[in-house]
Amino acid sequence: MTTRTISAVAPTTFRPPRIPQVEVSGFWGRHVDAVADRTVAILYDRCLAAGMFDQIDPARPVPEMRLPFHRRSNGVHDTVTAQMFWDSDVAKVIEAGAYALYRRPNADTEAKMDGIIDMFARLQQPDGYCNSWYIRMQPGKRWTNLRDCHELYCAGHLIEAAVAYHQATGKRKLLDVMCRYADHIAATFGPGPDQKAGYCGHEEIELALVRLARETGEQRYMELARFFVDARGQQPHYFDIEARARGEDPLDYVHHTPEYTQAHLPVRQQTKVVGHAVRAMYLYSGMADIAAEYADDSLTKALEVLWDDLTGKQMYVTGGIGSSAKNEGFTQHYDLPNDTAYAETCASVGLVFWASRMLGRRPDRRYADILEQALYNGALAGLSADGSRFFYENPLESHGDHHRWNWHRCPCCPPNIARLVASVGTYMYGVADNSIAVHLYGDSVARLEVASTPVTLTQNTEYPWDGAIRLTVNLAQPTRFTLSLRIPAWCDAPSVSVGGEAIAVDVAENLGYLDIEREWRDGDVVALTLPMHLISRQANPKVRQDIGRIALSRGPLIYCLEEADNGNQLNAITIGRKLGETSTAPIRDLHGAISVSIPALREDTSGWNGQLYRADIPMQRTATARFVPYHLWDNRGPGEMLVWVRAQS
Ligand code: FUB
Ligand code: ZN
Repeated sequence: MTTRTISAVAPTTFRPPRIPQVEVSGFWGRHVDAVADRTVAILYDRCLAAGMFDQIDPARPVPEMRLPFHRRSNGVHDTVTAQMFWDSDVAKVIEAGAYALYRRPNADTEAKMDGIIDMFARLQQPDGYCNSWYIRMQPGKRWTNLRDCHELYCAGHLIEAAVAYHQATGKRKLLDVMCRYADHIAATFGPGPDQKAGYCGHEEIELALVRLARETGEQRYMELARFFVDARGQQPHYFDIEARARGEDPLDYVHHTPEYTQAHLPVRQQTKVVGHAVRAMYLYSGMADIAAEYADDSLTKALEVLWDDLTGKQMYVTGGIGSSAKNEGFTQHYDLPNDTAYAETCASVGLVFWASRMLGRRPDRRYADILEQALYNGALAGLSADGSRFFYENPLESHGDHHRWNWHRCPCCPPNIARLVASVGTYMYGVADNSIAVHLYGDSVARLEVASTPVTLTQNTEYPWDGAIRLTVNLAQPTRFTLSLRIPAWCDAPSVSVGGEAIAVDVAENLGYLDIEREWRDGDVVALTLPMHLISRQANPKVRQDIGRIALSRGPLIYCLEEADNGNQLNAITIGRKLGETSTAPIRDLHGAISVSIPALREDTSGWNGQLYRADIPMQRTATARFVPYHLWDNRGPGEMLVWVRAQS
């Protein structure tokens, strides 16, 4: 049997497996169990307590407003309240619930999800329209303010929920409701003379329609997704037209600029990542899907420019994005403050979505490395280790006053991180006609189909704590296909063997993936070793906030100092640019998570006698700095936290 590595780029579409095809254990298994056993029930209860079901269920009296409208500075009521997108929050709960049900059957969860789905089925209008805000709270105003009011955004989340619930349970009720709604949307929006040439101010519908098209095989949903992508930012500007139709001045806009919604230019002309971070990520995700489905090079080219802009100039080392609370989004290049970082959990979740979809055209570690970085750090930090509490903002420095919430009155993040974690298996692979790409490593079993043959891929590994990965291939008859293994850029000495025979790992010419094309036989074993050691990273000096500071990573994980291990005043700690002797130890009560300790110095912070400034240099004493994975901070009690630590000069 011959084994050869190839460097050709596959001219085909790589699609993610359906969620039920990949069963995770180990690191991700524990997180998925937390979501299945705990988070979903919490999300349901919080939606109930917030009054969301009272709004959705037409069998109940129309409720009072529960959340206020935003107010403009001149005191006039604006059109926006978080309540108008409650459908989306509930939809994400259904989606997380669907993945939880796939993890393990749970009659209580299924009955609750079925109950919500029944509400939406009852809510649906004879023409297919289905939005609780406009049917019950603001009747008669549907499709009058796409810019601000999240109508298509809510539809998108409900569509995603419908696809997930169908995959998990085989039940079609919500899928049928949403197909009827999507048909109504398709009749309403489009290039025709009697149609609206609009698109949503909060992107989401685009990627959702792609999922619906893939699930149902109905190409018309794909076409509608493409329409929404192509219509965005075209002149005459739809948001201006509809503002005038409402009797408003388009310039009287609370967010001031169409950049906020990435509608300032047609999407192929956009070169800088701007505006609201979650919206941007969802738009680019939809664009990447369309680029892959239609092999649209013009879209791919635009996305590559935007990708470089984001990851080269606007992304935190945690994969957090959107540094400003003011617009929940982007500011200027290299503006990455640490303690005031907004870095919304949903934005990192969205970055995972986008990165994974950039892999639709071909495996490329430029995207998969960032997928991993955002997933393990900026996104996962949003959920406590036990699955019960949530971060909305994810700063890289805390003075001890930032803690996970039980709930948020704009609760977009909790169900978003829950659905991402519970569906993590789908991000691990990309499957094309004759290739399987392994994007992420983690203990798991994947049941895939390649070259028209069912193939089971089992990963045995302690990843991300250890870089030894054993991949076993099981299949009924010998089959030729390519297994593409991502070799992360953080790993400087990877090694691979197949059946005990070493393979040269030279991936420079192949976008960071090692392609192993051979006739695979049942029981073949690939042993991949990605040695992990502590790496010290510095930021581009244009990031003024990180000058003279170092961040540490080990494998895919970014590490941080916490007060629980190091006392307070973490900025008194300095570490060498050469890290010195490193020791690792498990963190108590955190399921085999590994802490890393290195020699450090600590400044004497006493003797200031109330002065603000002084001339003499503080004394330093030797110390040990203990770092823990960033995603786990604030799990052991409140306290200070610091990612970018002062470097010794
Ligand atoms: O507007 C819907 C969601 O609420 C956004 O994605 C989040 O940023 C939050 O504002
Ligand atoms: Zn959010």
